[in-house]
Parts: sequence; structure tokens; C-alpha cells
Amino acid sequence: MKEGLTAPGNRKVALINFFNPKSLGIRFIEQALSEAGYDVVMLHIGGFRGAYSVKPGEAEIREFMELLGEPLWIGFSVISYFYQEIAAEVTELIRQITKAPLVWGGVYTTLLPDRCLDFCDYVIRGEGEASAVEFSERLAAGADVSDMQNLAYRANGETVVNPVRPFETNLDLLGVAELGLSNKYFINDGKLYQADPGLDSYSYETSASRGCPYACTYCSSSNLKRMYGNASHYTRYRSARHVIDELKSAKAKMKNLSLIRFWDEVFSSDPAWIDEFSALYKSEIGIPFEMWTHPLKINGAMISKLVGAGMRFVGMGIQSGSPEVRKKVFRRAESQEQIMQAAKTLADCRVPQVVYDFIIGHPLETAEQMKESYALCSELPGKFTLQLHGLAFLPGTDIVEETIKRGVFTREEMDAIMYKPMERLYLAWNVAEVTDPEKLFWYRVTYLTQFPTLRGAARRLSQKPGEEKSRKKAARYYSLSRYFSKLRLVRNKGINVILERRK
Ligand code: B12
Repeated sequence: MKEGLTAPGNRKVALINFFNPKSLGIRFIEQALSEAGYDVVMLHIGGFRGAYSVKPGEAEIREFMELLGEPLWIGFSVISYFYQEIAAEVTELIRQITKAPLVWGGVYTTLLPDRCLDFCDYVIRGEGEASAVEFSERLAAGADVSDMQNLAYRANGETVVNPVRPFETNLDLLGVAELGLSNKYFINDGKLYQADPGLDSYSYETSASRGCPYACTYCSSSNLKRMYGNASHYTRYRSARHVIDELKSAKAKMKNLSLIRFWDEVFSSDPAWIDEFSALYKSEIGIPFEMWTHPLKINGAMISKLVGAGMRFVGMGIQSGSPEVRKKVFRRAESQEQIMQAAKTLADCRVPQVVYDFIIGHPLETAEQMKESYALCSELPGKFTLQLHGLAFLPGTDIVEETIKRGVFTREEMDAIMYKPMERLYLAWNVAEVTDPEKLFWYRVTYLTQFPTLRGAARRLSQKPGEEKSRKKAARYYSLSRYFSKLRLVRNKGINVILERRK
């Protein structure tokens, strides 16, 4: 354990995050530490480029560390294992420069602290605001940290994982992240800038809630909830007023702001909250916004009010058209009828952009079950976009253990799948790696259903799935539709900017 290495009275804390300058987690930590009187310096490494994320150069890191001086401690936000290797390398480089304790936090580190302690001195698990403050206070006072809740560390070669601290039930008390300020640095394309990359963006991201009411096997949320004892009040909502005040402040600071993105796992469907939020949003914000929801949380009254307030985009996870895959593999309870009803509501309420998410083309479904996804998509009403993701076996999630238990992969095989190089992880998540010709055929015709002009062709092809000619045609239409898809993305982004400029 590293203790007493930093001079008492030092109140400087550095926070570093990777490939996501919007990162909510680290901005909340900053807020909590600043409020407690700490001098926070933040470094964002790289933009959000998925498979194309590049490791920062040693020179930029050294330059940042020189400007920083010797802090009380340095925190790294490692929400995902996708870039664990880069986080480890940067941590190692920084270790050669500073004596300060190096701490990792974020969802991935929360679920697998032991693995992360190979690279850092401490892991702070779970929601980190209060713990970051307590950790700082103990270090600043030269006190022992070993019994601190949420902390994990190694002592005499053994990993110690302390109990978790109860989560904050009133989210309004956590404050909101401050955009701008001169304490932010950004490494991009081989240079270190003193800037907040969130400030010049055309979009602002926030979350009106924490937690998720569902327990899907492929997502870490159910594991986080379990860590907090499956508390029934784990899914929490901020007050509508608090959310609107945050957005007003962002609107005042961001000159290019054209879109608000809600990053809630499932947006609120509470009628009273929706009423208050919609009225406030319309009168005080009025910028197009997007949110994600769940088939069981959609109703006409709620969607109409949100559309009236400026909602231009709704994302909804369907994940599979096969009831069996949804229930037995993904642990999702909604029926085919409920999904169709939700989609009908979105179409009836004229949501301008609807995205349906699928996890498809993985070893836990058969070609026949993929055909069911095609069948469902071919019936979905209205205009929609499909995001067909591959299945990422996220370390620490239930689907990993269940897949090993079923004998689909051995633990060694699963480890090889999970801990692939970063580029391959991102690519496999973006587009499923399907090689079986029959499965590939169903993947492609499913993709076509989102383009009204290609739906007829998809239907005709789906009647002859085994024919070589159909498969070749499906491949041709598929590459054409990938091109359409790129055009649509650019068009939708353009529409938001134009709508905002017209005001
Ligand atoms: C919104 C969201 C996104 C957004 C933004 C993420 C963000 N936070 O900035 C976008 C769309 C960009 C995104 C991208 C990705 N995401 Co995402 N995302 C989420 C989601 C739904 C909510 C995250 C969030 O904002 N929470 C609210 C904030 C306040 O919480 P937080 O980030 O967890 O931070 C708190 C603690 O973790 C901790 N903490 C965080 N950092 C630090 C650092 C220190 C030093 C300390 C002390 C504490 C601490 O304290 C914070 C405050 O309480 C989560 C699900 C979830 N339950 O977390 C998935 C989730 C985090 N994402 C996940 C994944 C896989 C990804 C991607 C890899 C997907 C992809 N293939 O592109 C990328 C990686 C992006 C990146 N570079 O990090 C997984 C990660 C699991 C894993 N083992 O890898 C999750 C858990 C979802 C899942 N399916 O299980 N994501």
C-alpha cells in the first residue's frame, strides 16, 4: 500500500479519462472534489473513435505531468475494458514520473478489481463521488485508507475488497459537471491542449437518472445493482428542475449546441416527472433531444409529450426477434406483442428518428432464431434505423458465466474472446462477426428491412434463403445499404443543426 508519499496539505487531484471527452463519471468526481475544496486538474485522452482510438504519445503525457506537478493522487476512469491495455500503459508511464497513488475507478474496475490491481495501486468501486472525497481527505491528513468503503487494494500479495458504501439516493445532491474552466487538458492527434473538448461540441450529454430497472445478462447494470444488494430504490431519478438547470447552464456556455443527448439507461416514464420535464424543457431549453427507452416503458401519452417538447430521436433495445433468445439468453421479459405495440406507439406519435438496437449474429442463437429477427423487423411499423451489434461478452457480466456453464466456450476460450486487442473488440461490437453462410444471409436481409426501398427485395430473398443466388444478391444489397446508412447519418446530424440554427 502506498501511503504518506505526498506532502500533507497538498490538495491537488488529477483525473484522467480515455477516449470519451464527454465522460459523465469523471466530471461528477471533479464536481464532488471541487466542492470539497480540492484543486482538480482533468486530462481527457483522445476523442470517441472506437476502433480507431490511438494510444497517446509519451511526450504528451510527460508534458501534462510537468504542468501538473506532484498531486495528492491521480484517478483514471476505466469504465470499459475495451481500452484496458492503453489505460495500463498510461498508468505505468505515469508511475515512472510521480510518487502519487494511482487509482482506477469506473464500471469495469468495479466488477473486476483484482484484475485492475495488476496495474494500479487502488480501485475505488461503485459510484465514486463521496469515496473520492473521503480518499482525498484521508490522504491529505496522512491517515490510513485501508478500511475505507468502496476501496480495493493489495496487501501482502492478497487482494482486499472492502464493502461498498451505500449509494446516494438523492441525485440532486451530486451537483452537475462544470463545462469549461481552465483546469481541463485534452490530448488529441499527438498534441496537448489546455481546453475542455466538451465545450465546442454540437451536442451536450447528460443523464436524468442512475441505474436500470432491468437485469439483462449482457449488461453490467444488473451486476452493479446486485453489488448494492439489489436495492429496490437503486434506479433513481433527478428532479426535472435540476436537469433543466443543468441544461440551461450548458446552453449558455456552448455556442455550437444543437442537440441534447440523454444517456440514461432507460429514460423516466413516470407520468408526473414527464409532465413537469416536458413543460420545462419546451419553455426553457427547446433544443432537439434524444433518449433511450425500453419496450415496456413506452406509452402514447409520454411519447407525445416528449415529442411536443422537442424529442427528435428515440432509441429502443429489442435485441432479438426470437422470444426464446430474449428470455433464455438475454433475460428480457417483453413479448413479441409488447415490442410491436411499443413500435406502433413510436410510429403513431411521429417520433422523427427511431433506432432499434439488436444484438445479433452470435454463437448463442441459431440461424432459425435469426430468421425470427428478420421476420420481426419486416413487420415493424414506420420509419426506423437498425443498429445490429455483435454480442460483446463484457467481463463480469452474467452472460459470460452462463455461456461457460452451457458449454458453448471453455473459460480459456472465453478469456481469449473477451480480452482481444481493442480494435477487434470495437469492430466486433459494431458489426457482428458472422461467418456461417446461412446466418450471414439472415443478418443481411434483416439489415435491409430498415430501408423501405429494399424491403420488397428482402422479402423476396427471404423466401429462398438456401439459394446461392439469393445469398449473393443479399450481399450486394447489403453493401449498397451500408452506403445508404452512412448518408442517412450525415443527413440526420445536419437536420438537428439546421433546426437549431433556425430558431
Ligand atoms: C452512457 C453510456 C455510454 C456513453 C458514455 C459513457 C460515459 N459515462 O461517459 C457512450 C455512448 C459514449 C458509451 C460508450 C461506451 N460504452 Co457505455 N455505457 C453508458 C451507460 C449506459 C451509462 C454510463 C454513465 O454515464 N453513467 C453515469 C456516470 C455518472 O457513471 P459512471 O460513468 O459509471 O461513473 C461513476 C463510477 O463508475 C465511478 N467512476 C467512474 N470513473 C471513475 C474514476 C475514478 C478515479 C473514481 C474514483 C471513480 C470513477 O464514479 C462515477 C460517479 O459515480 C453504462 C451503463 C452503466 N450502468 O454504467 C454503459 C457502459 C459503461 N458502457 C459500456 C461499454 C462496453 C461501452 C463501450 C466500450 C461501447 C463501445 N463498444 O463503444 C464504449 C466505451 C466508451 C469509452 N471510451 O469509455 C459497458 C462497460 C462494461 C465493460 N465491462 O466494458 C457499460 C457498463 C454498459 C454495459 N453494457 O454493461 N457508453
